[in-house]
Amino acid sequence: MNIDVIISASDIKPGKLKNRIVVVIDVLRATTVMITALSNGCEKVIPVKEIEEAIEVARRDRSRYLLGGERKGLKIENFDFSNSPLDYTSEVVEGKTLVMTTSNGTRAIKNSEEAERIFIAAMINGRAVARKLVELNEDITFINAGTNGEFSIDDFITSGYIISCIKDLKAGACTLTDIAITSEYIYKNNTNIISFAENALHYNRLKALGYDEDLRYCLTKDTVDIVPEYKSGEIEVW
Ligand code: 3SL
Ligand code: MG
Repeated sequence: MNIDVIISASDIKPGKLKNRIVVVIDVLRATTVMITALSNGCEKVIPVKEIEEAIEVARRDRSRYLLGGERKGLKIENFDFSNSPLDYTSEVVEGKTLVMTTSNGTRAIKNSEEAERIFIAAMINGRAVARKLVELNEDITFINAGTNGEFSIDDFITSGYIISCIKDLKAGACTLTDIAITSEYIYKNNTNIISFAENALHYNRLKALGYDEDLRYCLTKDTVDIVPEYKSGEIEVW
């Protein structure tokens, strides 16, 4: 099994993901929101790049479709929910379809569309994702959504955690690229994830907006056991 990491949604080069198993991570906060909503009974998540597109999709049936996401970390005008995973309780998401647009996470998913399979990961389902990848035993590329086209510590330490779980669970050897080795190294040397993530620019932006509880929730490992997958425009636990 060969493992690679791409450090931002803007670094995905055409052709690079062909025939690859891809794992998209936007731990703060888009993929954590998707996993949370689906584990609380949401039927599917439709990620889109633009606000207008999200509104258009939700117009099909406003009683079934919820609009969620953010711009600059804040709820979008006329949307139902923000990009806080704590918004997505079973009371509000059960049986619904969530249409989402965010600054980096949904873009990372859409930019990965040429991959063979696309799994959705975060800290909260890290070990479950590792188990799935070990079972598949194929080459993997982790896509860190990053923040506004740049490297982001929070996503990088999350891919490092999942790589370390894969190595724990897998009998045979894995071959890691230099960047994948570094991602795992960062996790192994900073197992107190929150105190390391405190160095991240995006962590501090969210903290300044008062999202302390979100940060704690998003950076807690293995609270959820599902592995959502993106197929034909929709994310579900298939
Ligand atoms: O960029 C994204 O997709 C978001 O997750 C960013 S934020 O954490 O909601 O600000
Ligand atoms: Mg992010």
